[in-house]
Amino acid sequence: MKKALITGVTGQDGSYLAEFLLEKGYEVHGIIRRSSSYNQERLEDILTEEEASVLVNNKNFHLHYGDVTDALNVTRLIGEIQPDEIYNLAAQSHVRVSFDMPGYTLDVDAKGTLNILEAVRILGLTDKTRVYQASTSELFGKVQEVPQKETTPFYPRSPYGVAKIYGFWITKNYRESYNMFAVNGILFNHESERRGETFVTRKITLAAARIAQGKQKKLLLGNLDSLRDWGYAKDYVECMWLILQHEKPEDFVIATGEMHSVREFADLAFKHVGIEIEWIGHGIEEKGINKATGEIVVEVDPKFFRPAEVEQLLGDPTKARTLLGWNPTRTSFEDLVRIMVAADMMKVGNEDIVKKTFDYVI
Ligand code: NAP
Ligand code: F7E
Repeated sequence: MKKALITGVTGQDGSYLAEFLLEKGYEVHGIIRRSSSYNQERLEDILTEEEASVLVNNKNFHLHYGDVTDALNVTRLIGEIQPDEIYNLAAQSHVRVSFDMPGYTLDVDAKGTLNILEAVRILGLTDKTRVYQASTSELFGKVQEVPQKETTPFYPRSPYGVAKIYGFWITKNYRESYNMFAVNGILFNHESERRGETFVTRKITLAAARIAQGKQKKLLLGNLDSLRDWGYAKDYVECMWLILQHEKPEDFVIATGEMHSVREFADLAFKHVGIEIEWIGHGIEEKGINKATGEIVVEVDPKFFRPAEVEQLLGDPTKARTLLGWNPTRTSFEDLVRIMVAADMMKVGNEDIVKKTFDYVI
């Protein structure tokens, strides 16, 4: 039985990846952070006996307290577990927040990656343990060519992107220096019903559901013109695994090859809850009006703008399709929005206490 260690197992991708690997028959170990409040909601399908699917054997799932910034802790855990595969998904992953916490983002996203690689090396596991690093399309930032592929030069636009560039290069460097199977998946945005509530897609689908059910009046957004290549997280975790099963250690771009604006995403999400939006005005004056009632449902608030923006991202998944046999269009953009809205309509329907304001969402 293969053993996998996932850092960031409580996050969107970590939870889907844990389920995927358990279904493949792996023994899965995950690192969780100590928190004053419960942080394992996304793992409930695995942890709860009745929820676990017939395929998932949750006896093979083990959680360990840890933090990737604590080198001694990760070294001890890797030494004890002796994993065949490590998926380093732990990160301060919010781009806007990285402008407020650049130092912390550096510690987790850059130094944290080094801590994992160095542990594998010091423990003499370089021949045994394969390491996947969660790299990102944010490396391309101010894009130097369209679409972006494995050879496109990087130009990060945030402390997050800059920290992740260190993660990318140190992974490549350990591969070249120590002959390790250490690889980068350069993943474009991927979303799901488990997406954190402060990322734009989930912020929109939750707000659309709440507005449709009379539990929220308005949705405040930043840059509506921003363009992203949005895929479905469940499809993307399969690719992380495929990258580690490939015969050669190589880096891969993972994307759908389709690009949509934030405005388009909002349009479609509201359509799914029965609200047709008409957009009026420009720039910070732009508003989304409910055509049927004339009410303003979307407004622009400059507080959600970023000091430096990534205007557009579009990936070219040709290499992953050709060498890994991965299907980049398994879930269409339309299906992704539909899945997320449907899940949030259910969630909001079950909400007893509605928070007074959702302004805190960034
Ligand atoms: P996410 O939902 O924000 O999850 C991040 C995970 O990292 C959480 O489990 C979090 O734990 C954990 N974490 C944060 N700091 C940590 C630390 N110091 N030590 C240990 N664990 C820590 O992110 P995601 O969307 O699943 O993304 C997974 C990875 O892929 C991240 O590295 C992200 O940067 C990268 N990525 C994501 C996308 C995307 O579109 N989703 C695209 C490209 C790359 P808590 O639950 O305790 O906060
Ligand atoms: O923003 C714009 C915002 O925060 C997408 C992370 O998973 O993907 C993610 O980073 C776009 C940006 O994701 C709001 O300005 C408008 O242009 O959902 P996001 P992100 O910054 O693309 C990459 C690949 C990662 O690696 C990251 O870990 O939407 N936008 N209005 C807004 N964004 C937010 N959050 N909130 C708004 O109100």
